[in-house]
Amino acid sequence: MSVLDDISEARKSGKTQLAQLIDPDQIQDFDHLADIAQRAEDSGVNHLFFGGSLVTQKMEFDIVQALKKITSIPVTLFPSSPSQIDESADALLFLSLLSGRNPEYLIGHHVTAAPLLKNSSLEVIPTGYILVGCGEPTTAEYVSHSFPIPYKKDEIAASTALAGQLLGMKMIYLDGGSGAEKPISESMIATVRAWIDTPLVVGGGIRTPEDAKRAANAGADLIVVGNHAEKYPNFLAELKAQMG
Ligand code: 1GP
Repeated sequence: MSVLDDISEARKSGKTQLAQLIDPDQIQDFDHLADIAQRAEDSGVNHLFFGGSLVTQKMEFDIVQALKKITSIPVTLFPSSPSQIDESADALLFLSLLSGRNPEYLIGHHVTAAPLLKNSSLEVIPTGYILVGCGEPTTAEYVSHSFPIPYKKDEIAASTALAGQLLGMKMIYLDGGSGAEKPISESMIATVRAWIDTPLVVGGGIRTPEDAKRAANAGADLIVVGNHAEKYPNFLAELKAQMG
């Protein structure tokens, strides 16, 4: 089953799925990666997202290829530039940064990436990516030269998400950015949920099982956790257990 179908099917049956974001810069070596993958399997993580806004270190092995060997959890690329396209993954979020007005992240990188994707076996998922200001500016915001949607402006977020859906995007990703000070508000998630029909991904600043439950109850179909899972290896198991 494709990654998008898997998320859509879960949505239809009223389930909220869990994705772990693996930042290439946080991987120390193969054993560390294997440990992350094993814990993700044990915790019942549904999807692995792979990517980072700023990749500063070069690993001596292909992390995605290694992941495909050691886990059966689907691996979806969450790239910030075409250089992060990796054929070994299952899918790629073809992200348009809808909350910003930087043409490079709305269409520029996409043109550069298109020839690389033309003959690729990667499942390409057109995704409307919406950054929300959740405290201090995040790396994603700084690197993309884009201004996030203000925290309390639920209807701007919903209008942006609906515009993405009307443009043909198959999924909407509401993101506070990696390491966000606080998660996106329930009211914003619920408003966006009410305005769109596509699967809704929510991430950024999720640090407690309650944060995840609030996002799920407000209408998130897939919750993404990065930093907190890296810092506290048992966090995802705890979160999954509490989410049911
Ligand atoms: C960032 O939504 C992801 O794009 C995950 O954020 O690292 O804050 O969990 P955190």
